Amino acid sequence: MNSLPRDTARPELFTYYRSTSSYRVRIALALKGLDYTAIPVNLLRGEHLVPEYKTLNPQGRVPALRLESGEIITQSPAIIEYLEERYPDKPLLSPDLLLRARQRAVAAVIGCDIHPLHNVSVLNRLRGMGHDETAVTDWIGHWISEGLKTVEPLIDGTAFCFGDTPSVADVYLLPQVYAARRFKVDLSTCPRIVQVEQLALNAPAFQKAHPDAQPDRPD
Ligand SMILES: N[C@@H](CCC(=O)N[C@@H](CS)C(=O)NCC(=O)O)C(=O)O
Repeated sequence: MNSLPRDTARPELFTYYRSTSSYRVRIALALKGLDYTAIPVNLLRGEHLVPEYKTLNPQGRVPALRLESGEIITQSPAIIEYLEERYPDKPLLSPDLLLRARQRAVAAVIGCDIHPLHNVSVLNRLRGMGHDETAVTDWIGHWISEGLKTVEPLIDGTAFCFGDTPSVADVYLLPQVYAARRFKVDLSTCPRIVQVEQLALNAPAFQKAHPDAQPDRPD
């Protein structure tokens, strides 16, 4: 984590390039056309666990958003909801109540039921309990695969998850698919998800937020 002076002109996002929770927030910011300063926090080097960062986020995780006022918001769902409520233009939720619930359900499966099972600290706990890398990789693949199979019938997948405009469902889905690709999870039983992935990978907001486009991505 660098120690540049605080940018009070725009929000600062504490982020790690391949953190899927950070990636969600980057997509939401990009879809809403909001400018921000990225402050990389290198999880491999343990920068999320140093006291300087823990004063910002006592949980020691990314992302965290520091507002222009200096206030900190942690937890990607809270950050995304804050952005949605503060910047209601280019909404990430449908005006239709039932559709909103469906969009939120996809976000919840990913945010609550998939991602926490392959988070860095959970994997390190497995390693600490004596599981080798083969077992850890098998664990990751199992939970991502099961989770995305749950998501597949929940989305329409005709364009983005629910129609021509990306919603909070796509904000959560694309980072999870990135993790699936990273861990070589077979997505052949998820054609709707793969279709959404192809569309989003060609959309400028998703490209801007992609791990490969981040300044802290290693060469
Ligand atoms: N529920 C949190 C999860 C945040 C989280 O677990 N972030 C990961 C990176 S994707 C992290 O910082 N992991 C560090 C660790 O587990 O020690 C959110 O959505 O913001």
